[in-house]
Amino acid sequence: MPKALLVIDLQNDFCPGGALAVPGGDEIVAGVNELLAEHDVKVLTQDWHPAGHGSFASSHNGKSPFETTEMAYGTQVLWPDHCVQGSNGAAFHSDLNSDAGDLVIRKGFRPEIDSYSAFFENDRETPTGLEGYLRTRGVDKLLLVGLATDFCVAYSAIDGARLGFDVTVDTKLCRAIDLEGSLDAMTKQMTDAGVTLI
Ligand code: VGL
Ligand code: ZN
Repeated sequence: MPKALLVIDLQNDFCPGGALAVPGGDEIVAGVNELLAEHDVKVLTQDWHPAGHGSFASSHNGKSPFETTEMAYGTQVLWPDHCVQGSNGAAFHSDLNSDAGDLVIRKGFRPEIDSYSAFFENDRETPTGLEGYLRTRGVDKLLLVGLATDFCVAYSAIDGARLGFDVTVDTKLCRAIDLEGSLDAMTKQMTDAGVTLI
């Protein structure tokens, strides 16, 4: 059965100079391009928020980025405005061979709900459609790379494992935000979910 490569959110706003820059985010691009050349099934995710999105601190009176708020679906970290639909920040890193992707999954487009995972929005039940795509292409194994290790990569990996895929995260081709111990916490959650970290 084919293995799919999932490239998570390798976008300008998550790279140095971007609105929500992940340290070293751009360092993984060359290695990700090599993996794109080696896989049969290649999916890219793209964080894709409307202006005024509910995950933006600027949408909440008196809140600053990296504080939290309670949303209908639970606690949400508030972010600087990032990956606004159609903006340069939302575009893939210009050196990423995004043309090699078979499918681009956009996520986080509903104003009232964030979506870290490639499979489900942050209520953990609204699907993105990716599961059906992968299953109908006969995929049972996933290799995940991208940004950020402790948010969108981890949520995608855990959901993938929960859905029964055999999931590996290549940590050399990921970089983390690491907010208040989030990298350690999410690493443990991935391991507990049965995700293989290499
Ligand atoms: C992400 C925070 C907000 C990510 C996306 O790609 O990890 N993190 N939106
Ligand atoms: Zn986002």
